[in-house]
Amino acid sequence: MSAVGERPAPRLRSIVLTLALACLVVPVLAACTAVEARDDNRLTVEMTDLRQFDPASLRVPLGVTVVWKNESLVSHTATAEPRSLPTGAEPWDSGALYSGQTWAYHFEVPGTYVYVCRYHEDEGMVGTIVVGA
Ligand SMILES: [Cu+2]
Repeated sequence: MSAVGERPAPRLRSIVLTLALACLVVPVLAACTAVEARDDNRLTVEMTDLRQFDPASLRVPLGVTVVWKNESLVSHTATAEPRSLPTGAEPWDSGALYSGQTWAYHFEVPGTYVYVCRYHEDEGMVGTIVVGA
């Protein structure tokens, strides 16, 4: 009779053990995700409803990929200002990015890049990316 009463105890212990393991595993998985994001070497610049790039200025290591994401309801571009390009860098232009669209550029030439949104440059939609050597 007493054996029947004791039976739930091992099950409870196994539940507690499972929960304890889950608590250990979840932070480890979260840490792995953060490492992947860093190894991925991608940074995102948002194009906002305030007609700005966010962040407007960015300092990145050589070889990084910058992703522009249009988080606003109107179209934008990310267009390198040709007069500002570092020596040896090719001009780049995302073309029109509609709401929710993204465009990426991989920086392989160090230097300072000034870029604009062709539609909202006059409203101050200008960004700078400094690519380290
Ligand atoms: Cu714009």
